Amino acid sequence: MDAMNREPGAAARRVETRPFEGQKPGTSGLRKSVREFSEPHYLENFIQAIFNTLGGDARGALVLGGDGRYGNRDAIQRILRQAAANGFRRVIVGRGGILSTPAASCLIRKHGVDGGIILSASHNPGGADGDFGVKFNGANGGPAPESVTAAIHAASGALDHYLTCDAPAIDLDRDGCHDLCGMRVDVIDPVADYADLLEGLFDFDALREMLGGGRFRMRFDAMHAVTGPYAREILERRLGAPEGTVMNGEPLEDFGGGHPDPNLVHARALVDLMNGNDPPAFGAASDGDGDRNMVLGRGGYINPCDSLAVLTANAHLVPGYRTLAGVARSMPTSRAVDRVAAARELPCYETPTGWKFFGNLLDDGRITLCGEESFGTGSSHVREKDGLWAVLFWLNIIAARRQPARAILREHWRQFGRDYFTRHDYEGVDGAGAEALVAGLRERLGGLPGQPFGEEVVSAADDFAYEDPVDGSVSRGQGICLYFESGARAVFRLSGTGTAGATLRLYCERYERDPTLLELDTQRTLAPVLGAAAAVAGIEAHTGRTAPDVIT
Ligand code: VG1
Ligand code: CO
Repeated sequence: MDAMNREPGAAARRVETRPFEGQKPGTSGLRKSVREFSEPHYLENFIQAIFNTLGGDARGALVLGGDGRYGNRDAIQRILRQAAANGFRRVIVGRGGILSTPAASCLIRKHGVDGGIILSASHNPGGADGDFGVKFNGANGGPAPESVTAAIHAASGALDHYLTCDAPAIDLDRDGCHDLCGMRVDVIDPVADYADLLEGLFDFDALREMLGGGRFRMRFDAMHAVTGPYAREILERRLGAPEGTVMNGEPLEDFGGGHPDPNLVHARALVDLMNGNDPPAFGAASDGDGDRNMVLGRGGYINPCDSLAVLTANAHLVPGYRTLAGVARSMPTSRAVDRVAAARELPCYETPTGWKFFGNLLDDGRITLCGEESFGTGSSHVREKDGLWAVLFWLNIIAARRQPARAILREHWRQFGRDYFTRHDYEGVDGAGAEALVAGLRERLGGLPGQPFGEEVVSAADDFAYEDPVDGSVSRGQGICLYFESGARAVFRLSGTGTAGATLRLYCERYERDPTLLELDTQRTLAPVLGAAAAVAGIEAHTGRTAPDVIT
């Protein structure tokens, strides 16, 4: 290891390049098709743009890993050479190039490094014809805030060269320490630190008793994405659940041809199992990079908005969460958690969509739990949403209350009332049409209150803007909210994670307090709100669509 004494960046080689259009991080990193990412210099340009935004003193050490999708390993080797050439002293890499998003966040915090690069397009499909993505997280372990992603985008547009160096590929499949052009590379177990962290938060003894005895059967669907090794270690090894509890546990470059998005449509196999004969007591699934969770009790799935509310209401039963500082939810997430927060006198924040907006609230100690309707739930233990964490939180509550998930949810509704919630996605619609729909709503906002649409009358309408209470930064244009006199709400926004055309998301919710009306069909119950929202926005006229592609 004497090369370690070399000057960092001494072996740098300069490569001339030109900017690529559109290297603009969206809701969660830069996501593009593998085809686009495969263009010569495309990846290197974006990585150099990230490095250019970091001052010299922030170029010490990095964490690097990805969800194992097509292109992951090759990208890691290339990024390592760039990091060495840019003067980094050390990079910590997950064995096999694997790191789930929450595990990467955990490692950044544990090792106190300057940040991390996570290679993932999350729930987007993988394989040679799928998508690839790059996310940059800062020293707090969380996604870069908007000021940083804007600076990266600006830097990407001003590049005329990048730095790399010439070195053979590192062996990613064995733990060990390497020298790469004078930079230290540590290949480490991607699971251990993360599993230790979770073990300190939950009652593993109670969980072992529940899962180990075979009394309580559960299934975790890793969807051939990154969480397989994590779920096997935690659920099967540490907690003694029988082998086979984790299904689709082998990370594959193309996720087995599936779409690693844990919802009722894409996690079909698990949903069918839960609806079949003799179903397990509990089912769960996670997404491509392990930050999302879907939770299913026997007899139905648990909406992520309700899930956040239930976790908040029962947090005192979980060792790591006996007291909470406060909670937060993304704006389109239903207001179920607000009701719990009000009852418990906890501060409750409403942020724009995207985990990066929770970062300051967590760092400042204002919140402990937070979540998004898009199957994202998390806490102050890391700075990302965390799929397996949410599953363990539910299991801990089930073990403490000795009640099935559905019963816990029913009692919750009886106590707090129910916020019926649904999201309708219109995928791959014409970009201009989608923009026109949102622009049209924006123009008409002031005139909407008082107007009837079907059974609903608009009471207020706004274009959501957020002022971060910690650093005062303001984010505008984060979604159009329509409030109705019935108390219902509809939200429109365009996706910032897609790679083809535009995706229009419509979120609808309505609160119900009547104890005899808590088990209705969600779509039927929300039909008047959905109808009113479609009429206000002119969905069909702008998109040509009469029905959504995905309903959750
Ligand atoms: C979606 C979700 C958002 C989530 C984001 C990243 O963004 O709506 O809540 O934070 O994906 O999740 P959008 O802009 O497409 O609506 V993940 O699991 O991709 O890191
Ligand atoms: Co994800």
